[in-house]
Amino acid sequence: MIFVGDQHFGVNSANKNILSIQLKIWYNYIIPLARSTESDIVVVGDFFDNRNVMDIFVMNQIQKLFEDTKDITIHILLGNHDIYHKDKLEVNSLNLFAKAFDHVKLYDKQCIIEKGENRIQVVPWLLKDEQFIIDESVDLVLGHFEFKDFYVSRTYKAQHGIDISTINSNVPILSGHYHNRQRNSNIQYLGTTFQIDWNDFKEEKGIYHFDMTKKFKLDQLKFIPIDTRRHVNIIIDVDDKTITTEGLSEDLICKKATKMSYDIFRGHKLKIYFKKELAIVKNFIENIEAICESYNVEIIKEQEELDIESLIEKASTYNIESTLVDIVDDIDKPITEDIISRAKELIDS
Ligand SMILES: [Mn+2]
Repeated sequence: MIFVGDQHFGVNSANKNILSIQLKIWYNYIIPLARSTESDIVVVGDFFDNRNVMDIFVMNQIQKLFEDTKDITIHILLGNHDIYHKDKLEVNSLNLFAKAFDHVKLYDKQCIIEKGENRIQVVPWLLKDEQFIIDESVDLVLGHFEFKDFYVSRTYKAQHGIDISTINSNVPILSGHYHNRQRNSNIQYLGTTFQIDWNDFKEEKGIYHFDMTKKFKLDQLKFIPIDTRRHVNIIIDVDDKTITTEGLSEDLICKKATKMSYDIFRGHKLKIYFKKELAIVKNFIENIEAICESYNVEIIKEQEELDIESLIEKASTYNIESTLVDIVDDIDKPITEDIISRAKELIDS
């Protein structure tokens, strides 16, 4: 079985570049692995992102994905993002797909399924006050749980949710809901399959495999990393004359007059920061503004879009004077190269 975390198809207002990253993960990793290992695929909730509206392009791409995977059983349990009402699961974004495709198994109620040597308890999103008791006859629980004291973001632990001490069971639990990969005793949050937002900065993402002809053991669950779009900080320090890159598989520092390959920035989501020397920077920003305009990239002169947590985290690490640009859609465009090469000229001057 291949275990896949929150997908959030249609995320970021159905951004097409993100959708194409998500589909590539299915077509290049998940589907070939399912075929070569003769595995089912299970998605542990939040298949879609939007609770209210279905984007037509996203809908058609997912229809094609299911048409292309009729030889594979795909289990999807409902997450909180898949449901329309807060107090019931019946109205959701997956009903139509489950009706249209026999190989798509939708779980909108708690139940037990069997796979190979394993009995699996499946627990879709729990409504307020809904009871959850682990059936001790199962080998594995799959769910979309809100457990207390797990990381909601990289730095913040959930203050609400189920207290795991009340569960009183050693049955392994694989869960969606929180997006960062984390494990505490018998509970493993799978994490998203790619870096959705800055909360995933520097986190390795991927999918999981277990041969279900054997009894499930959490310690033997295999993590398969997927290297795709990352969130990357580029810090331009005019005083130190360095350009530091954080968030790639390894952090890089480019010093004055050293050659740089711009290709490493392609396909990632970038934020470019400036440190110090605002007088020079101001001139530079004015230069860059003209470039950005032709690419529809917004210049963020203050850190206005950063949430407070990451702001505090950042502030403790750097004395960052300004965020220059937050490049959302730069997959193949040369804008990054433009900006970095001008920054390079600036530090080399
Ligand atoms: Mn989610």
